[in-house]
Amino acid sequence: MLTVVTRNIPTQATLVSSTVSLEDITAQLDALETEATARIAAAAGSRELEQLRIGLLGKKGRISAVLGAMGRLPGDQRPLLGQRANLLKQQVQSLLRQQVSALEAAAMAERLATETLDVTAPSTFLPAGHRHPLLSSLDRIVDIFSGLGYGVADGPEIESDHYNFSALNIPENHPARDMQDTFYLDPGTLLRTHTSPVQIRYLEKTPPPVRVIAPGRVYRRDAVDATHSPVFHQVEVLAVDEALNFGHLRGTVTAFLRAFFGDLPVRFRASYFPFTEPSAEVDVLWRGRWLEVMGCGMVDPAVLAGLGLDPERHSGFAAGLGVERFCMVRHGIDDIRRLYGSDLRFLRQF
Ligand code: 2U9
Repeated sequence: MLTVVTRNIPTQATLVSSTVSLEDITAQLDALETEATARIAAAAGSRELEQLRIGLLGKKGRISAVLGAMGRLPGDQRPLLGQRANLLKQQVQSLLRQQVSALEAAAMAERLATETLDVTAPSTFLPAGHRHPLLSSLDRIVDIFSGLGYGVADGPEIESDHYNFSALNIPENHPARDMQDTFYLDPGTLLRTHTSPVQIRYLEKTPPPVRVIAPGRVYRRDAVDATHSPVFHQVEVLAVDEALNFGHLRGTVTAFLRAFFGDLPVRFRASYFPFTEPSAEVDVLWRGRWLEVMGCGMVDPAVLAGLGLDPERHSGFAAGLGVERFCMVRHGIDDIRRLYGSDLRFLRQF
């Protein structure tokens, strides 16, 4: 189609050499208009359009060439032709602009049709870790006591005989002191067998009222089996104030257990610990069976007196629990070794 149109347009050389008339030039401009319109409409890209613009509107372009021939016309015919040529220029400019817009719109339509972005598509899988079930149980225990107004204390895992035993009213000849039960580092130094020494140290520094829990790792010379490990985790609870009684202990322990396990029956059985009097063991009715989960009692007056407190004025209650046991009951885990195995197939379940 282009060749057909081009054939009708005279070159500058033919214009210069031929004799001209108004009709000739008008016809040339008409032909140029027809050709320019077709070629602009057919242009497929911005480069092609720019070349067309230069070829048509440039100083050496074809409209200028036609106008160049005007000089050979009689003077009265020139203004009319000038007007016609200017109109053609404007028309070409406008067609070029339209074609630029049309090409841009077509390019955008093409991108919208072919490029897709699904904002609901799942993202690349990044394997994320999560808290170990033992630590999530510990977090839960700490959260519940925080909610009841308890602070959190910690202390050394290597302890003296005094803080681990004597200050807790555990006598010289008590079986808990046996080489069988305790890891001794030297005769007066040992790995703590409970977190009670943390509470002793805390009471030494802090006058009552005291409400504190002591979470941490403890050590016992136990053979490993499904329910025993030489290293395990405890949380101990201590409140000391004026006029605290067993009712406060019972209410606190029951509220804690129901917050942890859900709203289930809780029972207290009389028991014995050297550091509490009276003492009790606490069971929960979990899935139809009574399970022992905690020990507790009123702080023995001898323990308070050893700290320089007057047992006639101050009283306290204490409780202790094993975090592994809480975690195992909560998740139905039947072997404590599972918690230390780092088997991801197991741990991913919690
Ligand atoms: C002070 C005074 C008294 C802490 C207590 C228990 C009862 C208890 C066991 C639970 C399971 C140990 O991990 S376990 O085997 N603990 O039964 N603990 S009362 O009594 C204290 C602590 C600190 C100053």
